[in-house]
Amino acid sequence: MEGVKAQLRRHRIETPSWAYGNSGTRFKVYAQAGVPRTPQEKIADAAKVHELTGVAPSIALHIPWDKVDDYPALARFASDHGIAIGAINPNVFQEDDYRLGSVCNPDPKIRRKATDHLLECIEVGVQTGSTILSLWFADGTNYPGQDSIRARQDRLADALSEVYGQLPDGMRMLVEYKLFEPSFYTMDLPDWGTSFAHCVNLGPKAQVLVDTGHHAPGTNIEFIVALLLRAGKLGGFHFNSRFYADDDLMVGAADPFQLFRIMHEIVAADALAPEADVAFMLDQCHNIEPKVPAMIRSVLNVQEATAKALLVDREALAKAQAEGDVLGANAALMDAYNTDVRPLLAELRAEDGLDPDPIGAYHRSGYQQKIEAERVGGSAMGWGA
Ligand code: LRH
Ligand code: MN
Ligand code: MN
Repeated sequence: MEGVKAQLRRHRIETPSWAYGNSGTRFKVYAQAGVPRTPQEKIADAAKVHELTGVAPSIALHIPWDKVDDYPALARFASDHGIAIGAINPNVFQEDDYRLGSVCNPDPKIRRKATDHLLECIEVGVQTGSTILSLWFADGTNYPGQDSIRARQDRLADALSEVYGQLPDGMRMLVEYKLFEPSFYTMDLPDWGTSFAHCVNLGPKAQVLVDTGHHAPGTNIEFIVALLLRAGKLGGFHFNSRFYADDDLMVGAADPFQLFRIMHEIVAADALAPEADVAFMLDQCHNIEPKVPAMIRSVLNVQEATAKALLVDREALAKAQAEGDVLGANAALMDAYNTDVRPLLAELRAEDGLDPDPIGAYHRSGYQQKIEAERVGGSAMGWGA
């Protein structure tokens, strides 16, 4: 148990700045009282999540949603609040220029503009002390024949290699894929295989980012995770839940068993600790639920799945597998999954001087009342801006 606790103490989960702002679907963005108006206020919310959970010490930024004049000052603001700046996410999808794509656009001027933004985000990373440039491209086509699939891959490879060449020491590049949306016929990075092929060509500082909401229904995500880990190419996750498409619901809400299976592969490959360089990031939108408690809930969901994965009796599992004991092997996993780990996590928090019940502690803290009183006119930062 002490070993399990030690591993849980070292686990790090990053929350995304955009999840603290107002969000919605393309039908309606719902305004909530107390939402942040500035990147600093998002950092304050992320810091609250870390203060109560103890395992969320960084916040991912999305540029220009979190654009500021003075990035070193923003990083200092974060560290004064007890957290660090995590992954920098460039945004090359929210301008009219990008209608036909960004780095894959047929127009070289637009490709230049998009690549320049990616390079600018490397600089943001340098100034904020970030070690991750996290790339997602909305690029693709809607109609057969609209553009050359192969030429677009060439353009993508060119842009990625230019950016890769500018990565400073200690910074890596994560390449995220998504099956569909906003493009419906082809996405230029639709799946892990395409991301993987680009990352292999680029070199060791390029790795694949798995967003759990970006697959076809029924995809075995833990298989992808195992395969990428084996190749040293799993850069990190964007955790969220989906029932249908890219729903961006709270991680572990739709399918906690899938989350456990993913974390089991992580633990089995010894990839949980920060030195393994797998970034456990959330990418969610809390459209109808209050945002800070939803983020706490999400962090706890990841923590619970991780604790269960750590409880798998690896010796019994290996023995059953070696003996071809199908039911025994499956039972080793299910015994761990069916364990209620909440008392263990409550004990861990108490030992570390945290409230055993982070959500209750949030409601008792008065923080929600404070931000609702102070932050009048909170805006949609990010989705639906
Ligand atoms: C795209 C995506 C990507 C973006 C984020 C806001 O669907 O998952 O990671 O940066 O949403
Ligand atoms: Mn994502
Ligand atoms: Mn997404």
